[in-house]
Amino acid sequence: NHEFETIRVRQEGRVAVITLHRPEALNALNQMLMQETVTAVTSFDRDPEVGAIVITGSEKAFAAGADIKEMAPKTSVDMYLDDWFAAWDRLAQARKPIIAAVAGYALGGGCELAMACDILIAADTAKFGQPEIKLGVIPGIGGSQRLTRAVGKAKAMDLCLTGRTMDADEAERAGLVARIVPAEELLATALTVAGQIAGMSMPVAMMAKEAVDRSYETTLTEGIRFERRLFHSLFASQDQKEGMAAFVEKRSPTFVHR
Ligand code: CO8
Repeated sequence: NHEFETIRVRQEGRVAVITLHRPEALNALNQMLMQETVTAVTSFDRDPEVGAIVITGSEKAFAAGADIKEMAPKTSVDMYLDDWFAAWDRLAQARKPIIAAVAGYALGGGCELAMACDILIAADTAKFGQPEIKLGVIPGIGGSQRLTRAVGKAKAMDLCLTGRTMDADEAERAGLVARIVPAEELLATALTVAGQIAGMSMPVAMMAKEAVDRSYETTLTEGIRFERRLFHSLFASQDQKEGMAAFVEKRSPTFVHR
């Protein structure tokens, strides 16, 4: 069990919760926070007692971006040699479902981190944006790509070129956010959703995530072929037998692979 400085971790049943914790900087994502978050996600991802992960911030900020003070003096060669932000790619490689529970600011890297998760649940106080252009840079943790895939070119261009923020309603209408809840219910809702997922057959939930993710990487024909192979393979699992038997027998399933 790690001791972390910039995040807090805990487990509630089969759900792991990672709380970003740099209150002095609105959870700005510095290198330590990145390393600690990725370490925590990777270890929960491997832990058989964990079925889903929630990442959240504070009431005021999920994260107000990459740490501007840390980046400000860097040269282009520093950034290239350190491969700045590359560790975040490991978070996107996690195989278990990750829920971002977002209240307050999710700007720049904060918005990008939320988008790298699988389900984005927003408090009605959430504000999303890619304001990097105002700092003389562009998004650097996938924002120009994931935002465009999530909300389409029109809004992605608008946000990346003007740096304006959008509120939770606009983000939900645009397809960035799965659900909006009152701020005081944010964590409870995220835990409930994560708990539901963690109660499913684990390999099935992981395959569902893998199949949806594949749609970003490939053509429709290949994606459907991939889905179909996973679907067929599941008929070799005890959990398919149990899930379908439970339906027929009008009872709740008890999945073996949890
Ligand atoms: N980095 C460092 N410190 C920050 C950041 C940040 N992103 N955001 C806030 N802080 C600090 C403030 O400096 C302040 O510290 P202090 O009290 O020591 O001055 C403290 O957090 C509280 O912030 P504010 O006083 O500004 O709080 P307000 O409520 O007045 O304002 C805002 C909140 C509007 C969120 C404001 O803090 C803000 O605009 N923050 C910056 C948002 C931003 O531009 N984010 C994008 C950052 S760049 C990025 O994420 C990706 C860069 C990609 C680079 C690619 C490289 C490969």
